[in-house]
Amino acid sequence: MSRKVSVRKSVFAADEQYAFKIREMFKDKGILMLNIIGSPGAGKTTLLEATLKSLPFKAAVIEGDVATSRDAERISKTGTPVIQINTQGGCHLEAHLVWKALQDLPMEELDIIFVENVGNLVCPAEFDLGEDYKVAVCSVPEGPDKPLKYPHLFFRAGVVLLTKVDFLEHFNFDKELFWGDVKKLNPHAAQLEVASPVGKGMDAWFEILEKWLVEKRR
Ligand SMILES: Nc1nc2c(ncn2[C@@H]2O[C@H](COP(=O)(O)OP(=O)(O)O)[C@@H](O)[C@H]2O)c(=O)[nH]1
Ligand SMILES: [Mg+2]
Ligand SMILES: [Zn+2]
Repeated sequence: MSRKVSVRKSVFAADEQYAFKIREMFKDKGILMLNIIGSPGAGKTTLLEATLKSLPFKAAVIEGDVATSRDAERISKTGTPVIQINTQGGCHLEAHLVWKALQDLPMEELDIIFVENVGNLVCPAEFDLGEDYKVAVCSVPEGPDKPLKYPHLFFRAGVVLLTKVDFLEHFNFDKELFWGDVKKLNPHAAQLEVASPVGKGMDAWFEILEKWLVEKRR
């Protein structure tokens, strides 16, 4: 039993080294890296598609999924460099996988790297990928109670995006409850409401990206 625990610890420690290496490399290069986390279907890839279509910065994407290259194919249609990681059953990305994927990106030309984590509200929040910020994505149809039920992600997020706000009236969604709970968990996280397919909330999202990029390069 004690042996099992120590093996797990050393695996964690090895992965932390990769997160450290990624953070150091991007500090030098002035590249902003974001770790996008939310349930399957929350709207992460749709947000990225809409973002990449009008983003005034050079971006690349790393897609994490258990299987298939479907999200990478969607991103590729925007003309953005993208690498797909398949975790073969793993329910979150780890830094060593991201490190390997980064070797295939044209890093000298980039301003921002978006990493779409495996769809999951739980463990992706626990694994440092070397990112500057975690982006929590939660959609209206999931219901307003998710922040308190899955607090770790919201606790650590630099921004919380409520997606699919074009559905608000159909889902009897209590926005005050949702944002009140987010604020209790994390008073510093920026709060955004978006419906990315129709462009709602995208200007505020771009302002945050620009602010973070300027801060990173200061
Ligand atoms: N109406 C509406 N549909 C959305 C929105 N965002 C995503 N969707 C839809 O939700 C589904 C799942 O989105 P996707 O981006 O693949 O979710 P992911 O699994 O988090 O990457 C797709 O059918 C999208 O078209 C939104 O803001 N409004
Ligand atoms: Mg996706
Ligand atoms: Zn996991």
